[in-house]
Amino acid sequence: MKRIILHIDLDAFFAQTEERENPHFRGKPLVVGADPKKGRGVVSTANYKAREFGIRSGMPISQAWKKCPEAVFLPVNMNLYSEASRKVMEIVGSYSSKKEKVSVDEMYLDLSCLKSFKKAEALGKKIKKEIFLKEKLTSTIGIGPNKLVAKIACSQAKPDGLKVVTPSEAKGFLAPLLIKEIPGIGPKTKEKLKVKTIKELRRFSQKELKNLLGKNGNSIYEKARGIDPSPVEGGREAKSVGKEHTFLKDTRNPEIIFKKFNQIVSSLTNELSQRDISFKGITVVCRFSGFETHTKSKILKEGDYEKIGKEARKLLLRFIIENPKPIRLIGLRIKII
Ligand code: TTP
Ligand code: MG
Repeated sequence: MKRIILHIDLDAFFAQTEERENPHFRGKPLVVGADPKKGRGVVSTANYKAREFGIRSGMPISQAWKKCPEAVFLPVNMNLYSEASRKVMEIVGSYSSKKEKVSVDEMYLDLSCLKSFKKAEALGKKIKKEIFLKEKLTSTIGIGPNKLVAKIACSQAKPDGLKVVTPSEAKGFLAPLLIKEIPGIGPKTKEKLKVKTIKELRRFSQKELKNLLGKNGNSIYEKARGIDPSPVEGGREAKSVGKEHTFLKDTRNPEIIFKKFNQIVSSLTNELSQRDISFKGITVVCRFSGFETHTKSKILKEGDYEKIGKEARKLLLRFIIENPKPIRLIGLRIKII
């Protein structure tokens, strides 16, 4: 059966929710993230007005401040965004039993049963309108023959847009786009490939990509041609809890580093034990001065919550031993079952 997949993503989600709560911020550049007065930490997101100044998610807050000191800078108010997310996802999810929430503001719906891209487009418009009427938030929708094309169509239609790419249009639609549009092609893969557009990426044979990128090569070969067989899977939400901390000053003082890390560990393990949740792995994040960020992961089978702390501290210690640079940020993410 011909597949029809819809991808929806809210526009500048945290920032837009803040604008909704505080209408006097409308029209002004707005940045949600760390406190620029303290000068540490990063931008979570910026509204589209602030993006005109070059401000982006993940950028050091001090850099955002330099680019646009007159912007409104707000701290992250996760409770507010979680509640907005829950309501929006409830609306979107009510339109198909085949759904997959991929992040706080993103969801896929499998609309194959509609059997028509025209009907899917009409439903997409209806969903956008309903979210706007009920939640006063704008969103963007991409519709395509699979998750890959739907997601890229969505990113091309931002903000407040809707783009449909039919199966016969998919290859042509992808051709002129930059290879970084393909999920899974990050800066490191880009470096290895040394080509700009998806059309140029198609010059590589399957074998060449496998030699260059290892086991990822096959899937990149397919994605470059608009092929993505992955299903829309319910209940496969990114399941993890995490926390991080940016030090006021970069440090190599183990007392300071481990004191903070232990606080992170206890706060996360308390959360898990209160909700009686089992875990299956951990990832420790370490950002060194110069913004160089590394992660180390470990699969943890059965065990008590204390094991998380013990294993996480070992991973953190390895970072300190392996890299002589001062540390800017530490974090822990726990994969849950
Ligand atoms: P995104 O959907 O990636 O970004 P966005 O909604 O702000 O903007 P748009 O989709 O219009 O491009 O992420 C959703 C939210 O997740 C975002 O509002 C804030 C949060 N987030 C971070 O905290 N850090 C990040 O690095 C990113 C990318 C997002
Ligand atoms: Mg978004």
